Amino acid sequence: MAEIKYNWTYEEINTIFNTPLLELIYKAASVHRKYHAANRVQVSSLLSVKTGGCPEDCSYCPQAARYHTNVKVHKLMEVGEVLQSAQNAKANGASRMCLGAAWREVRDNKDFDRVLEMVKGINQLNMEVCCTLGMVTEEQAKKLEAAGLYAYNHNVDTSEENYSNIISTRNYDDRLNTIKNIRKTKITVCSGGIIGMGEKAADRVAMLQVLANLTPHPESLPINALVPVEGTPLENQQTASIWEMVRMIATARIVIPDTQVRLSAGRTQMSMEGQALCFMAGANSIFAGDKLLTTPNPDFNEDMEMFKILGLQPMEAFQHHKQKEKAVLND
Ligand code: SAM
Ligand code: DTB
Ligand code: SF4
Repeated sequence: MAEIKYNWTYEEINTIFNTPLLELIYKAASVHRKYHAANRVQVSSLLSVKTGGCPEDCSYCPQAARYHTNVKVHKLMEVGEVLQSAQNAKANGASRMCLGAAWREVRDNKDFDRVLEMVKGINQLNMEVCCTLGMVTEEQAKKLEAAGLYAYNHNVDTSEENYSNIISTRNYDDRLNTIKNIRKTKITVCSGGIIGMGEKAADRVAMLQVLANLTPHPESLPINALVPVEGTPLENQQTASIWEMVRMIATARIVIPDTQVRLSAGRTQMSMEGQALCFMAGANSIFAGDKLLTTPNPDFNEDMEMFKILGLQPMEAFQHHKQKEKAVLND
């Protein structure tokens, strides 16, 4: 059950996904303990370095220019401001800093050069630095690598079949191609998706199958619960229940045992008990800080209180890889 493999069939994952919930949590918790220190949770900080005005039509996203949301467009931030923000996040216990830009793709211009400076600066703070900037070419990925980028986030978001219902301005292969370009470097891959967009259970299973058959596996796998934002096509969408979230996290943990599963967007809607079940089911990372990119996130002090109650400790930077090496040595 806890083996690492890259040839998962839809049926295999579907069987795991449909396991009675408590049994599923138990299995996922067992896998989690085999590959990770279960009391360690990575605290990442998110910063929107370029906000809104995006040409894409992702129906969940408040930053798409074509939807009328309350998001204020902001041009690319200055390097100094970003480094200050990273320093503050580090002082609050964050070991990873994730920079997001509302771009369709990276262009070879002054703005990209500035992002490279941000990456260099954060790397010097001894934090894991992650970027999510849209599509990248192999050459751009190499520049990010040279600047010291640790991870690149590029979500597949949903199943290939459902993709065109959510986004029409790019296709699934565009997404997979960027992941391939990142894989041509030493940068680690962060890729996951969103639940609660009106997709079927079959789409969730199919999405996990795509991620579980990427070779190598993504080192990090965010599971977001849709945050419905006024003005977007999904504004009235019924949000995913905590049970759906737990089932998704547990299945992800079992099919990709050694990844960091990130309990990402949607935590403001979840109780502490609900989040505890997510950690039990194998989630080992959160975004902390009162804002995600543009939407609210739980209060930082409340999260630290939750860690205290649940006996969780923030993970240090670059630990995940060290732990993985140790697990291999102990085998
Ligand atoms: N523009 C880049 C891209 O699309 O890859 C980077 C930024 S984009 C905001 C990063 C990810 O945030 C998306 O792939 C999506 O999974 C997630 N996201 C965006 N809006 C969301 C929402 N309302 N609820 C949950 N997740 C969301
Ligand atoms: C991911 O999967 N979730 C984060 C991070 N990667 C970049 C972003 C969540 C964004 C939620 C909507 C917003 O705040 O704008
Ligand atoms: Fe643009 Fe990314 Fe939002 Fe899509 S998810 S509209 S690409 S910022």
